[in-house]
Amino acid sequence: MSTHNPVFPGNFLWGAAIAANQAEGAWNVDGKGPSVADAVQAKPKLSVKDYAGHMAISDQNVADALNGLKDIDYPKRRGIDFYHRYKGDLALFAEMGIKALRVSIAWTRIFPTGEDASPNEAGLKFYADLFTEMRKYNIEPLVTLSHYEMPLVLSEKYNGWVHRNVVDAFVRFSNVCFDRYKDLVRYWLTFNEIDSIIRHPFTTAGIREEKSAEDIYQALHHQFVASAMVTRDCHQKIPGSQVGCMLTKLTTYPRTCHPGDVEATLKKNLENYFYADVQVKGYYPPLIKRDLELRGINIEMQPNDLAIMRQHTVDFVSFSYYMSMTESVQPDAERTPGNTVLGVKNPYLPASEWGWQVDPVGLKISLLELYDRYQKPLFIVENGMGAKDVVVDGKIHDEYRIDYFRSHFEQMLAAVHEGVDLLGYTSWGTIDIISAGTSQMSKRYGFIYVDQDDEGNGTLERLRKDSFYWYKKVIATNGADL
Ligand code: BGP
Repeated sequence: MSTHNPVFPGNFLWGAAIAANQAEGAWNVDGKGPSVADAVQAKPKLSVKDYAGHMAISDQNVADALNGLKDIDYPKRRGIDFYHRYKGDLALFAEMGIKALRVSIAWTRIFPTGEDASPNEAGLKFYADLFTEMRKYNIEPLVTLSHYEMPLVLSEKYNGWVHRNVVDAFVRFSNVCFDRYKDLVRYWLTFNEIDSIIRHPFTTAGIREEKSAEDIYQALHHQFVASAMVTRDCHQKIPGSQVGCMLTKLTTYPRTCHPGDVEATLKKNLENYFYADVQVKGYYPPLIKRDLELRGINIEMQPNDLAIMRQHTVDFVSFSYYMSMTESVQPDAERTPGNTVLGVKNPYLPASEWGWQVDPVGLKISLLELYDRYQKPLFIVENGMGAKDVVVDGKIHDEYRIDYFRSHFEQMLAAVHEGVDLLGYTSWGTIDIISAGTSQMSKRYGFIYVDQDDEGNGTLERLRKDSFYWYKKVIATNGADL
């Protein structure tokens, strides 16, 4: 590599990402059981105005959401029917030239209630066919075992991940996946945005009844242990496999150089790192341990938990990056909606229609920070721009999305040039899917438009956006032509 001209590594995995519950639809087909995601998507539709507190709403109103599940108009709520259309969709992704596709496995397709006597063969076959089809196009599967969905039955029976039995159920599910897909899948992620349990405990961990913060940290501990156990099992069963943790990267800046702002920022960043620290370094950081102690939070652990966490750390660090955050202790600092959390407005940054502050340099800062801290390969597994696209004569001129990606790719390239080991990049939403936060279709991220509105009306026809052709060129030139 030239020391002067920045270039992406030759084997860079350019790709894109979706999640089962937002794309597949077919929620009750071929033996699939209901998941927490099915319940969340049944919540009353939210307007953009309501969006700031959406996760709080979904989690406070779990009971409503669950009641809604009984009444929901199922035929209309169908993701984008990826379950039945994946072959055509993969052909389009292959046309774009992507080298990696991040998908998740719906636990409820394999174990509909989480603790069934045997796995559901129809569900297992669906993913075997999907991964085989991906391999046909030389698309590397990057597979998330838990992306915001778990069997609703486990949530009801155990209050979700608060109960230790869920660890056993998840480890069993994961092992069934490793056994079945060992020749097809090399890259695995354990828990999507594991830190988000703090912000939305029902969506992430099926916690219906939250008695105290202790429940949340107990559930989180169970996820840490489960993550280490399945990392161990994956390494044993699939030689050469690579397992990553997955973090919401909420890089936070002080609003001013007021020491109070700087201290508050430091605390935010330490909290954000905590989740990856445990999975990469294999232990609870001392400051976090002390913080839990000061808050009176006691986590129950089994004798081997800490040893398992210590021994089975991840191979790479993956993260989502949509925005940076700003912190201030000044009471009059202006607030803005962020990725499910309220943050302080940064006067130097523009924001999307949903208030997400667009900050490409923040991506470079995140890459440098993470690589310096962990010295493990990094993988950006979500990044993108949610927007309301308009179709004019069958075309979608999404220059704003191209600008967003270009500015982020420039910063990625700079970080790679400065020494960061970056394995790949999977943009969020290869194709338009249902938004996790709003449960709506109109917050679109894809390079491919899907004809469906917020009520589930539409032909589901796929249309290539302008960004489709642009990303195709980026991949073909390995990022040389942005
Ligand atoms: C991440 C989730 C994704 C995804 C993305 C965009 O937090 O892992 O599932 O949807 O955010 O969020 P939204 O769909 O709310 O715009």
